[in-house]
Amino acid sequence: MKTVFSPVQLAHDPKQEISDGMLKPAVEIPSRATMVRDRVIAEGLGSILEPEEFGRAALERVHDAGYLDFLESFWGRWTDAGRSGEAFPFVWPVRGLSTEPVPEHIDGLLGRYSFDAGTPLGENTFAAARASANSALTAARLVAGGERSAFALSRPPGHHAAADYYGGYCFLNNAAIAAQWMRDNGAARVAVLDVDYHHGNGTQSIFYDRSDVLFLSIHADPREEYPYFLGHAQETGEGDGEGFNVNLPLAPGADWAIWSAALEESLGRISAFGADTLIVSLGLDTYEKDPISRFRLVSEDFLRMGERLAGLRLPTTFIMEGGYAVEAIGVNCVNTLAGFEGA
Ligand code: OKP
Ligand code: ZN
Repeated sequence: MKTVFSPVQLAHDPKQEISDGMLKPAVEIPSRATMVRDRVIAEGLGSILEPEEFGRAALERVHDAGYLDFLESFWGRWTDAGRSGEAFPFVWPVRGLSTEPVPEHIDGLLGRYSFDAGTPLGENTFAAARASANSALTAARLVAGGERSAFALSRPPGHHAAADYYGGYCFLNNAAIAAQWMRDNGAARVAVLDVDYHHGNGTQSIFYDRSDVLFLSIHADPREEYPYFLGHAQETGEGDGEGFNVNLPLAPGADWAIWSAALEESLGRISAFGADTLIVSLGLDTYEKDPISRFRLVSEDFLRMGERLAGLRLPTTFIMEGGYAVEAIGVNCVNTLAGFEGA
């Protein structure tokens, strides 16, 4: 299986994040990617390619133009305002407040285009996020071109980013961008399976009213876990999308026996849907030692996960999401991919 990765993705190098009422060391850091890259090489998974440049058009298929302008112009506006270092929003247009007109002040823009204060935004964030999306698009193109599977070592991750807001360490929704590209390039039905510990609220929101992209997510129950405000079982889609959104929330503490039952349910739903191609939002934070998560998968479980996914016999694009146990992320990620290839 080929891996797609650009060193530009390492340029987003946040130092701190707001967590537990404090500034704490950031957890979504470049070493997550280099650990995975090193394990891909050590295990001989396959070659590592640089992404192709897809340009803004592929991003605009999913993201709002004003949002992309904001991300692109952010650093200039931030420094023009006399600021330096990493930005955090602190005011949001919640219930009863207005999103129109779009604010001119940088603090208004930060709130308009985000949903949490836990996501550091810095000088090189957009360049890294664009490279991460290009890695996802390049992997999708490999699969559309006939490869059985490909792996986008996407970082920063994407699944919390919606059409016009960032959050949860995510800026561009890599999986949604890849899924839309698949739709635009021959796939009639695309399934996106999100196995990250956290609900993929961004991906859900992007495809919620559509029947051409089935979104499924196995995650910690949002009543108890981030992102708290989406990911409940009763969210099944709306309009044309009714029945094409599947949330399988699990109580914190779930081990492989519990987690894999949700996986089997997902696999059945994907088969019944008749997907032409599968995109896996591959979070590795279901691991027992993940520092911010509370599921209990062990490293061998990721091999089983890959094997079970291969059983669908679908062309499969893996796109990395979360996973913060840096010392184990390479092993767990490549176990999933090797399990898929060996099945
Ligand atoms: C991103 B991904 C804990 C703060 C948690 C947000 C978690 C984002 C997860 N004190 N902050 O889905 O792995
Ligand atoms: Zn996560």
